[in-house]
Amino acid sequence: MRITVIIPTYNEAENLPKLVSALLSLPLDIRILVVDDNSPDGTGDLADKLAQTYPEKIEVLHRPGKMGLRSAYLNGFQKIFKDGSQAIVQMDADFSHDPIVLIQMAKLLETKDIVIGSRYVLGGSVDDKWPIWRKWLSAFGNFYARTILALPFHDVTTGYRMWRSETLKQMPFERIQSTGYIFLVEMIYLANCLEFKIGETPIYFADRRFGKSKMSFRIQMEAAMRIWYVLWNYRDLRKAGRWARV
Ligand SMILES: Nc1nc2c(ncn2[C@@H]2O[C@H](COP(=O)(O)OP(=O)(O)O)[C@@H](O)[C@H]2O)c(=O)[nH]1
Ligand SMILES: [Mg+2]
Repeated sequence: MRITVIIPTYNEAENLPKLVSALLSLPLDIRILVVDDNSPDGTGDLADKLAQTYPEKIEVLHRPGKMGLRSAYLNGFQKIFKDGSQAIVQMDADFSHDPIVLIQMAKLLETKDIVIGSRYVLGGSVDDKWPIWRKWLSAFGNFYARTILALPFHDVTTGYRMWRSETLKQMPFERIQSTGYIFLVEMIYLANCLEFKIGETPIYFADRRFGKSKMSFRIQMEAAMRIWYVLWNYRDLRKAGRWARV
């Protein structure tokens, strides 16, 4: 099975080369698409150099400025839908998502349409070094979204996901409106409305080692409010279920 990993980057120069070598050393058939938003720290140039070193394995999509996760992923999907991969992975650049887990995720994908890397199942956890309030905030945010949206799996905010390409191609992306991190929740909610089979692999979510998080309190509050909009926006799909696949 050929797997394409999409990595959105904004100022990830310290992480990207290490992540690329970790991914390419896995016993899997992996391709990588980096979607860089003209990072001021030169991540885009670094990505180009990596693509020159591994021309068959790495591609880079350059965008003129920081335009958010939604369009980074949607542009990325469009670019690779034709590349013949059987699976597509969404993954952060900062090593919060351990590449080694892809082996288990790929195995589970044999019987599922989507596999998510989950912090909130048995065997999963968040960084040991996080203070208790941060652990609590993460767990609460997840519980809040999961309860309001009545989702049957345990980590609805995780950004680590592996999709069957044919599943991803059946998603009506034009309906997704959220631009920031809540885009990830909206996307998996949409997939659940369409009755795709979703599996969970436990992950240890380590805090980023280098660089800065782009997450802020404002973004989190915005996300909390937007959950209600997501619930409202897809009321028709909840009824239509699998018939709403494109
Ligand atoms: N291309 C692109 N990547 C982004 C943008 N915002 C965040 N990212 C990337 O998305 C991933 C997750 O962001 P991060 O700051 O680690 O979020 P956190 O883990 O929730 O703190 C990282 O790989 C970032 O570089 C954006 O606007 N454009
Ligand atoms: Mg991160």
